[in-house]
Amino acid sequence: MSRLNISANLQIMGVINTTPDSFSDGGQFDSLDKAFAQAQHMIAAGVDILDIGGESTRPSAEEVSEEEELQRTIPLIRAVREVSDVPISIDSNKSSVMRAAVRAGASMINSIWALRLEDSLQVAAQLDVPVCLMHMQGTPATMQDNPDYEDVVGEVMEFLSQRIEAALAAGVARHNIIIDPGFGFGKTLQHNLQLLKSLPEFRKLGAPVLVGMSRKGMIGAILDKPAHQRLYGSLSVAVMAAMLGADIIRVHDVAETADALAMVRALGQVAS
Ligand code: 7PM
Repeated sequence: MSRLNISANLQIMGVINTTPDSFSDGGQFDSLDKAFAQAQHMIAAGVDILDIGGESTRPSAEEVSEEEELQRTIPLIRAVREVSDVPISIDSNKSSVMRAAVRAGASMINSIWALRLEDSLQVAAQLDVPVCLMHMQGTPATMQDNPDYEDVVGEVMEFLSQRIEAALAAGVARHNIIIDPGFGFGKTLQHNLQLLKSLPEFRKLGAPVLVGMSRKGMIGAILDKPAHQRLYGSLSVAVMAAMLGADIIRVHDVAETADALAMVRALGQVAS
């Protein structure tokens, strides 16, 4: 018998950046165009889910208004829907944005707050789509100041188990729940590595596991490289996560990750 537990349904989630970059002043249409091109590139590379968000979680990032978030995401979701039926996840913590996105064609919610804001638990239950519940210690503004745990794996597991219960109690269907340990969200390098090594534990919570480590600080800290030089490190941790049982891998570089995960999938299909 194999000790490996590679998901039979390993999927790639591609991150779409909709935040207007500070180096161009082409305005809103310019960033919509760029995001749409990014989406088409990922679709051609075989992405399984597009993750579209209009709110930056970057520490110290300014708050984005509801109107701004809607303007960044809804036209893009509509545009993608016109050319493809690829599943779209809405990365938002505002109930109104979740609603509008699903109406425009999104079929999943990605909540870095694990549906702890506003009436998002109830809205997610109503919308009846899969929802990713992510662990975060603190808030995006302060989470990296002094991450602190006695037992990071136990505490993240306990948090996710409580959010699963809260979601179920609000009427979210069990088959719609996805969990995520939240790499980099209130974690030191050692915390992130412990969580990665313990991914098989998270499968015991009975929900698909999503992980996002692409280009993150944990890779930068080990390689001493800036974000744009973290591709090989990102591919390495994507392969590790897949071999440790992750179901959905959230990445920026879809084509490259698709090749890496095709190799893992092939191993998963060998009779043991
Ligand atoms: C600045 C800091 C910019 C952090 C972007 C980020 C995850 C996520 C993000 C994740 C889920 C990034 C992050 N990370 N959603 N959203 N899981 N479910 O590097 O790990 O993409 S934003």
